[in-house]
Amino acid sequence: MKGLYTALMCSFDEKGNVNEKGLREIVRHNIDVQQMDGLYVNGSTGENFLISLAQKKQIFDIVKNEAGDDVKLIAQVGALNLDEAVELAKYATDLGYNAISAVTPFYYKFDFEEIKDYYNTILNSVDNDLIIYSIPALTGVNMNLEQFGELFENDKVIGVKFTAPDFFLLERIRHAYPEKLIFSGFDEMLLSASVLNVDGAIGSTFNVNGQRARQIFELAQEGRIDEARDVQKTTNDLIAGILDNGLYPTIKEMLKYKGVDAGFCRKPMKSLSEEGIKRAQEIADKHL
Ligand code: MN9
Repeated sequence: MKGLYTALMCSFDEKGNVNEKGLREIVRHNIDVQQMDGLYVNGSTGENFLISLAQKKQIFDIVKNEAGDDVKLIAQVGALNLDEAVELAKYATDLGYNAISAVTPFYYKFDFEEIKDYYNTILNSVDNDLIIYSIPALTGVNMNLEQFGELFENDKVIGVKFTAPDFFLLERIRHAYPEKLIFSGFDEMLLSASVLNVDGAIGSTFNVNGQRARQIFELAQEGRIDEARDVQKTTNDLIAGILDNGLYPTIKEMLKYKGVDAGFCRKPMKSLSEEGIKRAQEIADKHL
């Protein structure tokens, strides 16, 4: 399961319905053009927390049907409604997803016992491996080394998607759990994470910048740090522009500019203005 995974975008029409043709194009683009090792489906970048249970299943179906066995597939199933998380875990496992992933439960400030119970409930419902999705800036859930260790005691927990700028904790986890998979989650910090010997990365900007992400990752593995730093610099010029213009709508606009029908974002995410669209195209012209 090592390697580079796109945090897959989903194409929606103006009313917020899944645009199947567009989603298939995004899948193909990530496999054929960005040359990803895998796809991380229904994560933050897939606008997962803005869509219905039926839409989540529909997306799992379409992506598996389009990707087949071309690349590895990880299904993000985490949800505040635990019944729904379990249902999605079973659904994706039955479809043949290689692993599931679940965001730490958020909003209600659950204590660690509750978080553990959440993961055990999902794990006990399926015969599949699980990758913890840790993103403290959005969930407010900060787990420490010991807590990661407790979750890792279950052999079915094979790793973590580590989306945080805490490189002290990342190094401690790497050192303590060499057999677990660590995926870097912040594309703008990929080099720093790669130097600490992560096993791969999962990123939203890989939808448009996947090939550079691979260069950074592989150059770092070869110890060619000066070259990797140059590619991270170009990458971060791109990412700074994307973040400044609006993360997901801008990546979608760039995909459209490249001929991929990436559609619209779900409300309440806003669409780009005419000016924002022009800006997205300028950033693409300059940095892609
Ligand atoms: O999955 C992504 N996280 C979110 C990882 O979108 C919340 C990242 O790829 C970031 O979008 C990216 C820009 O900050 O690093």
